[in-house]
Amino acid sequence: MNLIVATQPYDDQKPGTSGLRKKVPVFQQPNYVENFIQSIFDSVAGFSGETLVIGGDGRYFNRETIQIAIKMAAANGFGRVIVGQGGILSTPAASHLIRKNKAFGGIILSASHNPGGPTEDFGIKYNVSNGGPAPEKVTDAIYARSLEIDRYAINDGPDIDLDRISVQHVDDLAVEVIDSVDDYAALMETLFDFGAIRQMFADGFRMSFDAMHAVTGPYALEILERRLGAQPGTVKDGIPLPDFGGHHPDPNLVHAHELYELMMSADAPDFGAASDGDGDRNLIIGKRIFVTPSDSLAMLAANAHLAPGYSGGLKGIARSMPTSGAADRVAEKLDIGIYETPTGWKFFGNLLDAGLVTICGEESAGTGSSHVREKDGLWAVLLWLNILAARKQSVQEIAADHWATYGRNYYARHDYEGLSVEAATGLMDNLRAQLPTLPGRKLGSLSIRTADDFAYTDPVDGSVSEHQGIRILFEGGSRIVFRLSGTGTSGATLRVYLERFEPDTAHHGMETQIALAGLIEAADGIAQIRSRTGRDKPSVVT
Ligand code: G16
Repeated sequence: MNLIVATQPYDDQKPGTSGLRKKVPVFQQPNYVENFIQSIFDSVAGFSGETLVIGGDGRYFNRETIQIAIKMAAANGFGRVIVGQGGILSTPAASHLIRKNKAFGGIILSASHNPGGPTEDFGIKYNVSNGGPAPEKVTDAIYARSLEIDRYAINDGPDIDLDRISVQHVDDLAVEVIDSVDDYAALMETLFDFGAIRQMFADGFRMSFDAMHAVTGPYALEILERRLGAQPGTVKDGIPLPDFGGHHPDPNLVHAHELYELMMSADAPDFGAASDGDGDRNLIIGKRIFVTPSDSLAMLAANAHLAPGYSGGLKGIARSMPTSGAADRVAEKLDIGIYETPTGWKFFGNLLDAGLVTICGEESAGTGSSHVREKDGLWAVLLWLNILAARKQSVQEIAADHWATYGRNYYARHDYEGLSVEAATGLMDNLRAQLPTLPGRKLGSLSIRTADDFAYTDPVDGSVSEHQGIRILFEGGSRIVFRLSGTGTSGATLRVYLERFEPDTAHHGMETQIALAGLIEAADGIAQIRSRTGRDKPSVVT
């Protein structure tokens, strides 16, 4: 039976860079989940009898929230729910299912790379019918609704058995529990030359994939080990756990350091990769070479035509503003469009839908293409494998060749986590106030050419997003960007993005932090990071 339940609004349900992310105890407050889901349904119209995709990354509170979402979908009039077995769907797999089934939308439960567990992070994200994250006008409407919500609709039927592949019912709602991996794996087979990759593994190519006890485990086991014939044991920590085994499922050099150490060791396999909590991020490490996400985007774009799904060439490339300009040089050479968007995959949706771009990427370990409307960790790994199989070269050789052709964009991101909100916003306000006086200023050997507070006008719908990060551009192509993270759940995180362009091959072998030393000093000089935050070094360098 459908019930209407009275409720009170919460004032903190504003979606961030990627949905609503909070600590689990916040979500466990009475009606907190129900309020947010009803706010989603109240902000979108026309879904009576339509399909909703629901799934998550398996973190703590995933199953409970899925049961609530299904019962609310029933009471709000959806006709069909598709849910992954065990409540498991990677973010890109959910995006694919929305598109393939022409669903009205999807609810994805994840806090991505943030840790999981009873006192850790949880998140709810709404995706629209193109399979991508809801655009800002929708998330703004959801937040506005959450501030005045006074009732929600829910069915009081029993829980769905999420572990049995089957069709079950909640009154008139059909709930299809499907295999979490099948549709996604089939999509990957249409894009990549599985035969060539299989042959490469058969010829002795060795790989290590760290699934971080997160959602990509089952996907990677099926695709890499079963379909492509990678050696058993290629996939590490392949069972999703509610607390990710106590680790941060964040595929960077800090949280995937075992993989990094393996790849730098004498007995390193040919290729190393990792993905995050919900399967949309990727980390790429060759034998004794870490490929930055910005470089990976550029190298994938330059070589994508070697994979069957992209043999016709790319329409264009999009990157988030803090991502390095390496991809711009590839776009220039290919004579295709390059788009610079604010941080957040949602900004790529319009460009992909309009057919302006084929490949997108972000410095935050996200790369993807028009095959879905989310970034896609395993997709990036498979495209790399396809390129390695086609070029029959190592990652190191491909990178050296790329830098020789396009020049090298040395790049690093310095994160200052857990700052007080006052210190972080004070630092940003101070930077903003300095903007008019920065051009022409000299910092050591660096000279500031321009500085601005990045604003973006979407070329498709004309929507404007302001205050997306402070950009300081130097003569010669170096750059520093400052912005505050929109995905944290406690305090504030300052991100400082450092980039130096080096055209001369003779200088391509430098240690990144050394290559960037002048910029690191300049960043502190301009933003007074040490004195304003009390920190003498970043918490994470990626
Ligand atoms: C989310 C967004 C990404 C964004 C990233 C970093 O990633 O989907 O588009 O680049 O956050 O955001 P911030 O710098 O604001 O923390 P994910 O993987 O967390 O969903």
